[in-house]
Amino acid sequence: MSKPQIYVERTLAVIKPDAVHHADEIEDVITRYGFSVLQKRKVQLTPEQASEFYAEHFGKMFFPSLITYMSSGPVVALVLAKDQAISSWRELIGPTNSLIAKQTHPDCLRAKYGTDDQQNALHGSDSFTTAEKEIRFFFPDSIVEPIPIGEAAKS
Ligand code: RTP
Ligand code: MG
Repeated sequence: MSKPQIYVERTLAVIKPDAVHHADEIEDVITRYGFSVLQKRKVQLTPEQASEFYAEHFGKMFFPSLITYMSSGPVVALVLAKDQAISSWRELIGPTNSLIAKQTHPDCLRAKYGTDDQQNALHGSDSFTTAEKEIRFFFPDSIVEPIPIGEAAKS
C-alpha cells in the first residue's frame, strides 16, 4: 500500500512593478482570504527573464511593452497554497484589464491596484501545469512533489 500523502493546491502570484509599493497591504489581503504564503521573493527581472516568463505571448502586439513593464522595477513573487488556490487567486485578482475590473468587479485587486489593460498590478497562474512551471521559474529549488507524511515528519 502506498503511503498517505498530503496535497494542497499551490499557485504563483506576482505583485507587478506598479503595485510593489502596496505589497504589505496586498499580502494582508492574501492571508485574510485564507491563502498560506509558502515562499516569497522580491526580484528585478531582466527583459530576457520577463520574456521567458511570458513566452506564451511572444509575437503579440503588446509583448514588447509587457516586457518593458515587467522589467521596469522589482516584482514580488509568492507561492500561495489553499484549496483551489489557482482559481481562487484568479478570482480575487479579477479581470485582466483593470479599467474593466473597476467597472465590473470593483472589489477585486486589479480594480484596486491596477491602472489599465497592461498595468494591472498582479499575476496569477492560469492552470495546474502553468502554476508548477511558474513556481519553478521563481523558486527553482522548490519541492513540487507531495511529501509522504512519514517523510515530512523526519525532515
Ligand atoms: P497574467 O498572466 O499577468 O496573470 O494576466 P492574464 O492571465 O489575466 O492575462 P494574459 O492574457 O496572460 O496577459 C498577460 C499580461 O499581459 C498584459 N496585457 N496587455 N495591452 C494589452 O492588450 C495587454 N493584454 C495583456 C497584462 O499585463 C496581462 O496581465
Ligand atoms: Mg496569463
